[in-house]
Amino acid sequence: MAQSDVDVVVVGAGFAGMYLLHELRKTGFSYRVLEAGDDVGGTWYWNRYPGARCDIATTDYQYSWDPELHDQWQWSEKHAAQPEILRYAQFVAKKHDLYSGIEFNTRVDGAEWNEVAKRWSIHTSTGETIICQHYVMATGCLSVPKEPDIAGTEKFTGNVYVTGRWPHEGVDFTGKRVAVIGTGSSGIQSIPHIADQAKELVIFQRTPNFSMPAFNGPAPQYRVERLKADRATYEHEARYSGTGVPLEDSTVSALSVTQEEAFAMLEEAWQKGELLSLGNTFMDSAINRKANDVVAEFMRMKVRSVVKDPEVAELLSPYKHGYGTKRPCMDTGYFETFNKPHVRLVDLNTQPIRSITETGIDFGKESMEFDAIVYATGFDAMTGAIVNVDIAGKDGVTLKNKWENGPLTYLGLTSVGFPNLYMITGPGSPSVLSNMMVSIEQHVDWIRDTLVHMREQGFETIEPTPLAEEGWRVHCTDCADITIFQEANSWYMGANVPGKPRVMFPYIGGVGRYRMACEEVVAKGYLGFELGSGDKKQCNDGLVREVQPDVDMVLDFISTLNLPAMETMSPTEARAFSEASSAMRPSGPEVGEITDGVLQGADGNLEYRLYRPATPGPHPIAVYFHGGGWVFGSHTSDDPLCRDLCAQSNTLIVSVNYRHAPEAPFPAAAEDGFAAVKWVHANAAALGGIPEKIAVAGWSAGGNVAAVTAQMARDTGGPQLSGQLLLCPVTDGSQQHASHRENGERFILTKSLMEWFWNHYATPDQRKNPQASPLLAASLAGLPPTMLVTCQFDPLRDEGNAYARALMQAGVQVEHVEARGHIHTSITMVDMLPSGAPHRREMARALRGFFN
Ligand code: NA7
Repeated sequence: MAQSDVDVVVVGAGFAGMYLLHELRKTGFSYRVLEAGDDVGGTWYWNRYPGARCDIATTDYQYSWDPELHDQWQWSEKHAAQPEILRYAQFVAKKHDLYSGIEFNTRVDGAEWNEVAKRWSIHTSTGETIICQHYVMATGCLSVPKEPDIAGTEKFTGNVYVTGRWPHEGVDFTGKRVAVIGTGSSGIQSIPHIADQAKELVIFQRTPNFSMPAFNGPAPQYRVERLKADRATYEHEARYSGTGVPLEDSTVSALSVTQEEAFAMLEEAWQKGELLSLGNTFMDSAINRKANDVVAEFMRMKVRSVVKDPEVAELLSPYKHGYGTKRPCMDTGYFETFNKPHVRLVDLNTQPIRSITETGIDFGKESMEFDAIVYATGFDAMTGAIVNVDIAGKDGVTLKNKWENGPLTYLGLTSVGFPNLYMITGPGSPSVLSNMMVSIEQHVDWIRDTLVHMREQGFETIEPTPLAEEGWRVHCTDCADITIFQEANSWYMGANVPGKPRVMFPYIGGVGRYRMACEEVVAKGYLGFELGSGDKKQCNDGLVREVQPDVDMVLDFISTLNLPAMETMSPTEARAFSEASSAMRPSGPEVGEITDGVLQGADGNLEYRLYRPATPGPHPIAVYFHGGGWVFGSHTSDDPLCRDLCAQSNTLIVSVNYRHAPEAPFPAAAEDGFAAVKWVHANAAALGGIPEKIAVAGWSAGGNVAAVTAQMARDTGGPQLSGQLLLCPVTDGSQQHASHRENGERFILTKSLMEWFWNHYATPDQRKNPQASPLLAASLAGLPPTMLVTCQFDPLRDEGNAYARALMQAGVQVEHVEARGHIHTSITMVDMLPSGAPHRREMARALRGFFN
């Protein structure tokens, strides 16, 4: 076995490195902690620009691991300024004797993994090589200032300052002509202070930012009181919250209230002076552009109310990105600064910088001279500090090479090919989208517990599996895909650094949900990790999050309601229950016209609802059959989905209220379905449709009715159908498919509910009839082109898949979409679950395709 110098090397002595050092000592690991600066504090050591302040309130931005600190340290303000936070770090370091464990002024220049010795070699700027078993990067997310990407920066002979590397002795701008480039958080915080001193201040702005006043003062009383009353609960709430600060999740859509009401709610949030309050006012501002616009317009209104020159106010108002999609800022007097006569704003979009010169800046058609230039141009965020060190893992592959197209991590903590390497708040973890203190502590705890576990179990190495890492990448992408964050050129997306891959770097699924994923990984025996020592190996390979994130949230929400299982109800109760839940959902998109009528079924009249596109007709027609297990539902119960299909496919939808079981058991629904298609065909012209262009469509039991109807039309000389659109159809009454077992419990349609449906609809013998189980038809040849959608976590998945395969084998033209991460009901949840939208688009496209 290789000789280790130490068990663990930790790089960085910010809040992460400090806490980890404390925990390593407590758990008895040998360590070296290396820090490039000459003191603790990390971000708060480097970022000393005037006005530097934490945007998270002091009640929340502090360590929780040492309860004594809560009495021993009193914050002076709601939002602490950099010097006070640095003093806090120093206080903690002294109290816990951390200084003695940290080597300052020491950088890591390179590191490589030795696969034979199972050890890392860490090369430092002092010329030393340290051999260690575990290597932890506690290097911070915003620690490497972005290289200046402006022509001529090297020419300027005046004073140059970078906000992220501010001189320790401070800077006096009195009487100086100063340029500030950049209007992110650092620019917005420092500009009012620089303006107070400078003789002349010119701000070069590429993108205006959203900023709200911090209303600094004493810590918010309601938070202080909650903390005092029950600190443990408060901290628990923070850890399982969306952002690491306890906030009640909004249940109000910005689109469900008038602008006046919305602005009143936003004003209330604004007055709190808390960074996360505005973004938390509405449930949909991060996922819906129109909802976001409500918040954005409120913010622009605020700018107009402060800045006197309307042209300047307009330039300071963001239009190109949504609120929150670039890091929103908190300020003290930022917009007011632009009312001062010696302050000027230059819009780089109309007056780009041509070059920095020896004496100033040439921009647009102008040249100006300056005594000092301040670069507030941001950071190579999230990955800069990690890939700046040459880290070579297995086979000499460097992390930089591996991450060329975007960071690949498992849980944002580890990466395949780099055993025993850990990143604190790395890409793929909530990090910068959270209260960093909460995220740092969670990662340190996870790493500590993992090291202890490995020591106890005699494991030498830990490394994620390719399957788990790829699954996490997919999950992170799924989370980002349902938001509007990807529209913005933000540093979250790597867009601020030329050449950086454009991906969402932090995990946007929420602090609490992320924490639960990490906990689940451990609880399942380090799911997705391989642990090893010599010949001893342990690997529970698998994926930790497969359900679409928005679907998962709905499932969690439903589970908190403790609803009775529908199969415990009578059909009448189940119908009432289903109607009551339908009443609460969004209505779906506008269509040209909605009318109700009656058509002739197999045994009497049936109600129908017709959805007409807004375009001039006649239109092709889809006869639609609703879901509800043949027991409940009606011609109006799938309203949002029918509207969506109608609007997106430009097809006239006729939704039929076929007869229901148990009053009208098998084969009533099937016979009604076929009768409805014949009636629609005969009356197509009167309905405004095209008789030669008729398809059937249906979801769940309605998918069953549609599939059976298509077979009946084929077999009995019915109307020639243009296609069948089957969403999660019931195709086989045997219920013997694996998905009934695998997905039988957690996903709304349960195995027992499905049995309840069958029991009401058809006897075991009847279920063998192809008019109940279309999969059992002697032949599927000659059926119309098919679009069949199955969902990964649906008990009906496998019978749907089997039907798709059988249709293909019979020579039918089939498009089969397997909706990853979806459940039986999720694709029908229009305007509720953004992850279903792409599949509905595909369904609509297929429907259009049937008629071409
Ligand atoms: P940010 O938020 O990345 O802001 C940098 C600013 O500098 C931003 O306005 C950029 O405009 C601007 N910038 C960057 N490069 C250029 C060039 N080449 N020319 C002109 N303007 C440029 O960094 P901060 O330091 O302010 O804040 C970082 C985080 O620290 C903050 O979000 C908090 O989490 C704490 P752009 O928007 O890219 O058009």
